[in-house]
Amino acid sequence: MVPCITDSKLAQFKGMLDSASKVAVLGHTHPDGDAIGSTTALCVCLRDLLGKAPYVIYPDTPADNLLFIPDAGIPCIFADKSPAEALSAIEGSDTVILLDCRSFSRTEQLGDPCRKASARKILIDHHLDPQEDEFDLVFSTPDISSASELLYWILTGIFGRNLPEKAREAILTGMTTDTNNFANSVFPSTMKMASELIADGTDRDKILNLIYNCYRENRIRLMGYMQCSEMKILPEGVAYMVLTKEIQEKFGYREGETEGLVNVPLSIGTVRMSILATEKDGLFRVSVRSKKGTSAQNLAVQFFRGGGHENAAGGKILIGEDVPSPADVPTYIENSVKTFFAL
Ligand SMILES: [Mn+2]
Repeated sequence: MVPCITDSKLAQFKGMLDSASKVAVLGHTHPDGDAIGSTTALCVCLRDLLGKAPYVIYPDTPADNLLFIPDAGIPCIFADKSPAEALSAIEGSDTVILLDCRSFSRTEQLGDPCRKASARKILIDHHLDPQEDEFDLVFSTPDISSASELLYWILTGIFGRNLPEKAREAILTGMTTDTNNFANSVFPSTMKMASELIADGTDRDKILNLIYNCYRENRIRLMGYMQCSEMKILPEGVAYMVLTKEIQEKFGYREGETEGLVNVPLSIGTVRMSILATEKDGLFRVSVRSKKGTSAQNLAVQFFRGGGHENAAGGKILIGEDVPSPADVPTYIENSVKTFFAL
């Protein structure tokens, strides 16, 4: 059903897992629900179904509201807090598996150590333009909801539907956050997976409650403020918001608390693209979302040093390189939009 999954690739993957003794599983920087869900699910299966003792490694610490996902007893290393431990886990592994990113560059500081490692390397991903030459085995297609879903079809192709409960929960979580709770990137295979997971006893209500009903009050007030006071709409039908350090401090912002904010302006009929820039030390992280027919991917590639999916992409604006100072970011965004739509 998923074209990049063939019997021979499944057999190759299973053979690599069977012969592995030290496995490192990695997700991308600023790990989201899909990165955490897919890596956690794979590790749980490696442990419970194959008796392995894998590590999961992220370049940095995820948002608080997603920390319930790794709660499955898998040793989890955050490289921003434990850089030496992350490096030794990568260097000591014989198998490195990367999920939910198109290349090792998305693991930031861990990219080079991963490329240089003598381990066999495997990619499981759903972004555009995978860097296939970095890997010994690649499962990749953009025609799927999430890395979590792609992993589900790989795992059930190997083990059947008897996946451990924690793995099923992590997969359903990753798909739910990447599709914005079935709002985008939903394929027939996505509905089939969701149906199977629920039929097999996965508690969707519990997952929805943990993802969407456990925020802090600050988050709701910040979301309201950004929409009311900071959202600008350009004549090109593009909305943008800039979340500066000053606003972050005012609302006691924590990493991940604006999840979903960039999608909100798309609910305006005349808006075809939405951009959110969030200040971090020395740069602004940029999220781009678009309606069908407008390419978030192309804007992110051309102006924000990034990419991702056709209608959901990310990137960054570097202070000192792309703009002289944080105050120049709105102008940089407006000029990028003007140039992009004039092309
Ligand atoms: Mn994803």
